[in-house]
Amino acid sequence: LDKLVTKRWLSLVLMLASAFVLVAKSFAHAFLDHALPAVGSTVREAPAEIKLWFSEKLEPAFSTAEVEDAARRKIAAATAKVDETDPTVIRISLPRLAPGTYRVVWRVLSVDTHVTKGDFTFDVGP
Ligand SMILES: [Cu+2]
Repeated sequence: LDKLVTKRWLSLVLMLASAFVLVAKSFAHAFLDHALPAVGSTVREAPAEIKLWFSEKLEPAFSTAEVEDAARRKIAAATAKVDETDPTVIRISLPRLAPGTYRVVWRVLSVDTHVTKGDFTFDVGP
């Protein structure tokens, strides 16, 4: 009898454990994995575009990014778009950037319907 009870407990524990794994998986929101120019980096030449790689697929209609200069003024001509062939990527096409510090502010909706946001800076060298 003891053996049977132990077995039942074990299967219950295993069931709970796998349930927790499932829950943890469904909370895998889209976070910035890496970017180009890299987060916190200094580039010698003004980039023509910024690329953001996320950990999950994004909903294009509700995922966007903006670029601000050092005075926190929005660079209006910088336009962000989720990549058509890779929905984990946002591309921001840029006008010619003068040397200085720029902040990229992103807000995305992943396909699991969770919104995440964040920002980082990079520098364009003189
Ligand atoms: Cu999520």
